[in-house]
This record gives sequence, structure tokens and C-alpha cells, in this order.
Amino acid sequence: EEKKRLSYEQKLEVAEHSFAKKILEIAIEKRSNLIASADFITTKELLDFADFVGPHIVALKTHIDILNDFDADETILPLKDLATKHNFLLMEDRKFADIGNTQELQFSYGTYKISNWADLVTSHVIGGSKSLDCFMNVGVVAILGMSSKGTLTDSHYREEALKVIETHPSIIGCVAQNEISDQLLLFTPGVNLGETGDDKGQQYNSPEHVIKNYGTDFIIVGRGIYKSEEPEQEALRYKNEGWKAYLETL
Ligand code: 6AU
Repeated sequence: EEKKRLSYEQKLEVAEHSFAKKILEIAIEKRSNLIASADFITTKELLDFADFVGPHIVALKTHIDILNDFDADETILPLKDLATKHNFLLMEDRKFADIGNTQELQFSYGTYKISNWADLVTSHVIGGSKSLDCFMNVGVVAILGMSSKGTLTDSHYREEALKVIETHPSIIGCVAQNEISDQLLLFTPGVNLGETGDDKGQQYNSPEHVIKNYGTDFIIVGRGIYKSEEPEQEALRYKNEGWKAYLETL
């Protein structure tokens, strides 16, 4: 029998971090647990996509450093406007993995100045707890386990990583492929309704599988949506699948 889960309302009552509250409020308001991954290499594609799928998502996940034409004014300003227009968070999937001093520089300086615009950032916890103190005014989503075949995030790694994750006040949740405690939000990528994987090691499950088996709070879908013929329709389909599975586990 499937385990009963806490509702988003119940999680909101106990949430402490402002960005944990924010994403839960958006989920409740939009009846969505969908995060769309916008892995585009041009600003135009990124912005068009954000406008189409914006109404259906709680957050847009970016890899800002893959854009060929990044420009703070042309990329970030309109992206922030779209986030406001459609009420979604901006999640930069930077996967920090260095010492605190370097991460602090990568977070606030250079071309992308992530701290100026991101609401959520992903980070490995491999540098230890102190290395995460640099992430101010943002919600950190820690990488606990990866979706790719042969990942080194085995059960020993995850056990040790969880000790860091559960005690760091900036961390609102984890990226993982397994169940975690109710105190943290669970974000699960590697979600696709049509494929079981790609030829580069990615492994997929359905929204229903991850929500019912891992207790996933937020599904992260990339190519399943942005490579489809009609991304807006497909976003709606993933949103509905995700919400239905969530309701069935309450
Ligand atoms: O649906 P896809 O396979 O097209 O895209 C999945 C997205 C990509 C990955 O960089 C990311 O999710 N991802 C992550 C994240 C979110 O941190 C971790 C992981 O274990 N697997 C994974 O695919 O943008």
C-alpha cells in the first residue's frame, strides 16, 4: 500500500524558509507540481517557452550558461517580467560543487550574476556544510541523488549528504530519486511520459511513478515538454498527470 503524504497546505504550515513557502503557495494556487526545464541555447526560445508554459508551472528551471546570446538586459529582465506575469519562480540549475569562497564568487559575479535574479539554485553538498553558507536570499535545492545511469550518489553518499542537508537553514529540499523526510521538499527530474531514457545515460520514470513511489513534491520535466510539437499542451498534460497523482496519494 502506498504511503500517505502531507498535503502542500500541511507542508506550508511547517515551512520555515521564505522560498519553500513561496513554491508551496504557488503549487496550491495553480494546482500544479510541475517545474519545466528550459534547456535552450537562445534567449528567444527561452522567453517564448516561458510565456507559453508559464501559466502551468510553479518554477522554470534554467541552465543559464548554455545560452549562446545571454545578455542581462535582453535575457534576465524579460524573464523576470514573465515570472511575475505568470507567477512562477526562477530556478537556476547551476549545481555548485566547490569551496564556499569560490561558490560565493560564482553565485554573485561573472556573466550571469545568479544572485541578482534566481529564486532557487541547485547545489551539490560535496563541499560540506560551511560551503553552503554563501547562498543568501535564495532557496537552495541540494543534489542528493542523480537520475543518470552509473551515478556515484550511492546510499552511503546520500546518507552522509542528508546529514548536511537536514541541518543547513538555506536548503529547502533535495533533487533525488528516492523518498526523503517530510521536512524537506523533494524535486525529481528524469521524468518523461514517452521515453525510458536517452543515449547519454539519462533514465526516465512517469510523473505517477515518482510521485507515488518517492513522494515527489515537484516533478522536473525537460525534453518531454520542450521537445514536443505543442509545448503548451504538453505542459498542461504533465501538470494534470502530476496533480492527479498527488491527489491520489493524499
Ligand atoms: O527531462 P530532461 O532529461 O530533458 O532534462 C532533465 C533536466 C536537465 C538536467 O540537468 C536536470 O533535469 N537533472 C538534475 C537537476 C534538476 O538537477 C539532476 C539529475 O539527477 N538529473 C537531471 O536530469 O536540465
